[in-house]
This record gives sequence, C-alpha cells and structure tokens, in this order.
Amino acid sequence: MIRILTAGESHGKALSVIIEGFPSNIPITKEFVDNQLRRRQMGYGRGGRMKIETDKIEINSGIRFGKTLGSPISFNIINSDWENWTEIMSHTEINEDVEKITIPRPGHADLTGISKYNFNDIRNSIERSSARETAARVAGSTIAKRFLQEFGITVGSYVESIGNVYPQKSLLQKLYDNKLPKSLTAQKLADKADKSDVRVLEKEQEDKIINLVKLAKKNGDTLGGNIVVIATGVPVGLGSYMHFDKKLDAAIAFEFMSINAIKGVEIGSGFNSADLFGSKSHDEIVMKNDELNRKSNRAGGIEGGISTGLPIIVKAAMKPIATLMQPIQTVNLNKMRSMKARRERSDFVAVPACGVIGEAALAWVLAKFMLDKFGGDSLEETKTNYGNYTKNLQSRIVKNFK
Ligand code: EPS
Repeated sequence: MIRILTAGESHGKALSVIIEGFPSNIPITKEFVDNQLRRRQMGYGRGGRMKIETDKIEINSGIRFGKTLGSPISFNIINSDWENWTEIMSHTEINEDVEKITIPRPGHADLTGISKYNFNDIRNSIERSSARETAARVAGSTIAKRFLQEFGITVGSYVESIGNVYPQKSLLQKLYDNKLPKSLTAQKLADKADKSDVRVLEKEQEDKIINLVKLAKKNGDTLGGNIVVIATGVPVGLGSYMHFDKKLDAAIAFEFMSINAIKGVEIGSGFNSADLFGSKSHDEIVMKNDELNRKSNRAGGIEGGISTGLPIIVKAAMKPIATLMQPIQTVNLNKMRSMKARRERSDFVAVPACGVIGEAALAWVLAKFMLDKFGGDSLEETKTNYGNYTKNLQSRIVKNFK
C-alpha cells in the first residue's frame, strides 16, 4: 500500500510531502521532480504568484545515489513568497494588528471553512484550501510516474477546452475509436501539449483561447475548462469487481474529484454513452493478428472496474477560478451586509496546470494498483512478479478454454 501526506499553507514557509510504500531501487532525480513542478506552473493566464515562485524540491529522505531506498520519501518546496508574509502568517502572536478577512468569495472554501472550523478570519481557510497544495501532490506523485515508466506505462494530458473553445478535431473521438497510433504514447501527447501556452493540440484553438483569456482579464473575470488525462502501456488486470472499493475507475474518480475546482469526472465516453444504444456504446471484442483486441475504447480502458489493456482515458471538468477581479455578490460577515466579494491576487485560468495535476492523480492511482497486484520490496522483485503475470497471458486464456 502506498500513502501520501501533504502539508503546508499557501503563504507559509514551505510545502512538504511524505510518500511511503514504494519499493527500493526506483531511479529518481531531483531534475525529474523539478521538471514536473515547472510544468505545473505553466500556462497563459496564471496570476502574479507564478512570477514569484520557481518551485523546486529539497530532498529530505528516502533517496540515495539516485534511487529510492524503500523508506519514507520526503520533500520540501520552499515558498519564495513567504518572506512577504512572515507577519500575516506568523506562528506566534504578534503585536501589530493584522487585518482580518471578513468577506467570503463565492465558490471558494471561505464561508464553509470559517463555519466549520470556528475561525474569525477567512485567511485561516484560504491558506490550506488554496490550490498551491497541488505543488506538493505533484512532487510526491513523481515517484509514481517514475515507477510506472519502468513498466512502459506513461501518463500524459492535454487541455480539451477552455471557456467554450473546443478543438476543430477532438482527439477524444480517436481515443474512443481506439485509433491512436501505437507509437503515440501518453508521454508524447503531453510533450506535444507542453509546446502550447495553454496545453492544447491545435494552434487555431490556442489563439482563440488566448483571446478569450484576454477578454476575461479585461472584464475581471475567470475561466474553467476540460482536461484529458490518459495512460498508455497499462496491463490488463489492474483493479477488481470483487468489492466496490477495489474498482480502478472508482479510485480514479476519487483522486480527480479531490483536485481543487474539479466538478466532474468522466471515464471513456462517459456521459455521452448515456445517450446511446448499447450496440453503439460497448467495445466489440475482435481477433487482430491472432490476439484478442477491441474495435473501440469507449470504456476508457476499464471494464468491470478492471483495466482492459487499452489506454485509460479520463476527462475532468474544472470550474472557473473563484477569485474575481470584478467580484459577484456576497455578505460581509463583519456587518452581515450584502456587498461585492473581496479581490485577491489569483489566476484568471489554471486549466493548463490542472492537466499536469491530473497526470499526478492518475499516475498515483495506477502505481497504487500496480503495487497492489505486483508489489515487491524492490523494483526488481516487482518486475519479476509483473513479468510472470503478463508473460503468456493470451496463451493462458487459450489453454484454459480449450
Ligand atoms: C497557486 C498559488 C496561489 C494562486 C492559485 C494557485 O497563489 P496566491 O494565492 O499567492 O496568488 O495562484 O490558487 C488559487 C487559484 C486558489 O483559488 O487558491 C499555485 O501555486 O498553484
């Protein structure tokens, strides 16, 4: 079993993460982790904070000579902005009066947070509910990503839409039709998306989105969108229908819904399949080059809670950022009077970054299920277990049904 624990306030000294349960001897470098953190900061439409931070890890434990030891791995990510917040975020009581925040933003955790935790300052809610936490999650999940690579599994993402700007030719249809060329791995797809300022696959769409973000900025407004996260190279057999909490799709949905601002998750052709006849919805089983195969992948690589061996396809909807420069109505808790919500430095859109966070989420779940099935104390032992299972899978089926 693998575990992850993150800590840190958005404007505190640092974020930290502890990851536990991975086997020994997984190769990992600081550069690999820092590169994922850099990708999480990308995207046209981010706010002022991303100009202040260049997120990088400090390794505290669990890695020696570039390989995991099997012990808990722990990283820190120092917040460069901390030095501007030492008084507001002081650990001890200070004499100066720090202004209390009393005006909650609709859509954020401001009002729910103060109601639940009995705070008299919304700052106390803002700090931990901030999407800054995802930096720690992305850093921790790089171990999962790197582990999966050892088995030829890669996880990648792109932005399907921002606002209502969709691509002319959506790659999703190709994915559902199982028409993705074998050579196009999830990693290559992510590399392609990374070349775009908003992580889309079409230049024309990129231009339209940038114009829309400019309009949002001008109007003091924000945007959301849809991300697509896929994994290629996943073997048949991760997850189980034997009990509801062992289903791979259930675990993926949980992980995605826990990402800030995600309001919907779809696996394969998900919501659209509700509109179709069964004959147009399921993936026909065929023989191709003497191997069992599927005509399509509308199920998104999962049937009965178990991976089918086809790419895992996840789409997730991110709502627009809740902090508006042209704020909407709220109530000042100080006077219990209606007024406009508080302005606060924020992003106009963070969908491109959300794709990278989605990769971390999917990588984490797949690594967990890989280790549940094949886990050994070392990477070598895990590879042996994996090899024993995947070797001659087809011929085993043939033999069993003779
Ligand atoms: C974020 C850091 C934050 C925001 C954003 C995500 O920085 P700050 O609050 O200092 O401007 O840019 O957080 C939110 C959008 C949010 O609603 O909390 C980051 O590192 O990703």
